[in-house]
Formats: sequence, structure tokens, C-alpha cells
Amino acid sequence: MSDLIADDSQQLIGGKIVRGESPLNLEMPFEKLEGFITPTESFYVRTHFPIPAIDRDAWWLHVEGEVESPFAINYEQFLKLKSVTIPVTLECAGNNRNFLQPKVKGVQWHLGAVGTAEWTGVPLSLLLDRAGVKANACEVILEGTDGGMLEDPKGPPGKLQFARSIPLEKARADVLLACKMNGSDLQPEHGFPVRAIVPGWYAMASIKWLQRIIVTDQPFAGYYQTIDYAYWKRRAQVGELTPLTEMQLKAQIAKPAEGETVPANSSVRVHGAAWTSNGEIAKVELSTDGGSTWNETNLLGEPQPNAWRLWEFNWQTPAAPGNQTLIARATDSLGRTQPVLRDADRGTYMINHLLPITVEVR
Ligand SMILES: Nc1nc2c(c(=O)[nH]1)N[C@H]1C(S)=C(S)[C@@H](COP(=O)(O)O)O[C@H]1N2
Ligand SMILES: [Mo]
Repeated sequence: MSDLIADDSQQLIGGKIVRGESPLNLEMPFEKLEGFITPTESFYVRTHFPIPAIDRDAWWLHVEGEVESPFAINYEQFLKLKSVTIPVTLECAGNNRNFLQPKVKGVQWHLGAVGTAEWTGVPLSLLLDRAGVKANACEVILEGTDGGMLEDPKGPPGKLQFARSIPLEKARADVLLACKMNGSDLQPEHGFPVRAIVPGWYAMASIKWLQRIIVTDQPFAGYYQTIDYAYWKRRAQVGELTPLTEMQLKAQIAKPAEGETVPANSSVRVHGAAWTSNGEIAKVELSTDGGSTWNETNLLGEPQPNAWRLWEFNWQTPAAPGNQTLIARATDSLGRTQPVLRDADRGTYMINHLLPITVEVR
């Protein structure tokens, strides 16, 4: 992680774009999208605090709160539990923030704060069953080892740990406690030794460096689901801060990239990825004329729950040189499609309106 290479305007670490060094935030150049699985070295990194150095022999995961028998488990014991492997797409809730007008605060992600990996680990339900969840429980709080002091005056005094909650029903349904990413032990920056994977949700819920699972009978209102990672949901027109949860439907173009030059009067492969939560991608359409006409693209591979679907389209480019505007638009099996315009109630998160790109035909 030390090979710092200056590339004109952009600093790269291991082929990823540096969006912040302390805390470390790295983005995948999305035009590098190739296969369904994102190689670990290309996978974006999002941190809020220094990466904790965890000794696997000293690590314990605690399960406590509204349970019959609280317990703790170490890494060796964890590895002996029955594991499953599933592909899941993680997207940062602030992905695409750089395209917001006017500019807003936060990490200036372009298209690459998203990736799909194969995660191997233990279903959270297994640990909850072992502890025996009490009937009054409603949520599960996941707490990371990382923390620190916040500069935000709205933050709590003293040290804060990164933590978030999920409803008990979701926790039991499909949340995974992963110790492997793409077949290898988690890298330190991706949450070694164990992280949560919350399928279908924006990735802030997928707590890294997990140290505590706290079952609770009160809805949790921690910093990272109220003051941060929340949006204004309307109840009878009254705004109410609501934690971010499910990923919003989206299609992104990997190639050609914004500003790229493509040959005139040729067949050019346009490709990218699309994802949603609940349901699956029904179609991805591509406009090569700024939204006047739309073409259905080819969806590649088979649909997999909670993972993106790659798509491609062979674009017959015009004979005349000039700029062309490309737009991708996804529709899912629940009949939802992407909004054309940005909804201001979403603040600096959940950015899934249509994003036109300009390509030069020459
Ligand atoms: N403990 C902990 N978990 C965390 C975070 C963090 O800072 N600390 N960041 C979250 C956010 S906002 C994102 S987008 C994902 C990023 O996961 P990755 O770095 O493996 O891509 O981790 C989530 N889990
Ligand atoms: Mo994120």
C-alpha cells in the first residue's frame, strides 16, 4: 500500500484513486471494470478512522445485550463455524457525490465507490441463535474496533466507535459475518479479521473490524444513522431524519469513460454494471443521443441476489465527428426506474439520478 504514484492530476495507491489519506479513502477507477467479481486490489476502501491493527490471537467477538446467554468467541473458534460464500455488491452511500450540483461536503467519489466480492463467513443468525435472542429484542447493533474523536460539533464528546444497527428481522435473514473476501483472509483495510456484510444495503452498514454484537430492545440512534448516513424522509410532508438502508437502483457506464474519444462510423462496445436491492435488474437501457432515444442493452451472466449485473451494448457510432451524450438507465423487477433529477431530501447520499456522460466521436 506504499507505492504512491503521481498520475498527472490523480494520486494512485495500488491502482486506486486516493480520495483521502487520513482517513484512507481509495476509489476504483470505474473504467477498469472487467468481470463480475472485483479483484480485492481494485476494491474501493472507505474508512473514518485509522485502520486498527488487530492481532488475530487477541481478537474476541462479543455477543451481548438482550440475549439469554451472552458469550464471546475468538478467531480460531469462529473459523470452525459452518460458513457460506456469497457474492455481494457493496456501494458506498456517497458514491457519485462528485457529480452533485452544487458541490457538497464529503469524500468526492466519482463512479468507483462500488464493487462486488465473494464473501465467506458465518451467518449472523447462527451467533444470535447460540446466544438466544430475547422476545423483546428489536435490533442488533454492530460495533467496530475503530474509533476516535470527531471534529463535528454535533458529535458526542470523547471517543466514538464506528457502529450501526439493523432490524432483528434483517439480521436474521441474510447478514453475514465475513472473514474472507474473494477467497483470501480479509485485508486490514477491508475489516480484518471479521466484518459484517449486509446484503442489499449501502455499505456503511457492513461494519468492519467487528468486535461487538449488541442485541437491543430499543431502536438505536447512534451518530452514524442519525447525524450522519441519514436522509430526510417525509411523513405528511414533515421531514424526519431516517437512517440510510437499502441501495437505490442504478446503472453506471464503465466504458467509454467521460471525455473519452471513440472512432466515428465504428462499432464501439459500451459496458457497465447495474444493481438494485430487493428484486433484480429487469433491463438496462442506453441512450447515445442525450436521452432522445433508448436502446435495450444485453444483460450478461445470470442474475444473483444482492449483486450487480454487468451489461453491454454495441454502439454503431455516427459517421460525423462531434460530441455525443451517453446515458444509462436501469429498471428493476419491481418496476422501479432511476429518477431523472436529484431529490434534495437525500442530502449528500443515495445518489442514483441519471448521469449523462460526454464522449467525443472522431
Ligand atoms: N468499522 C467500520 N466499518 C465500516 C466503516 C468504517 O469506517 N468503520 N466504513 C463503512 C463504509 S461508509 C463503507 S462504504 C464500507 C466500505 O467497505 P470497504 O472499505 O471494504 O470497501 O465499510 C463500512 N464499514
Ligand atoms: Mo460509505
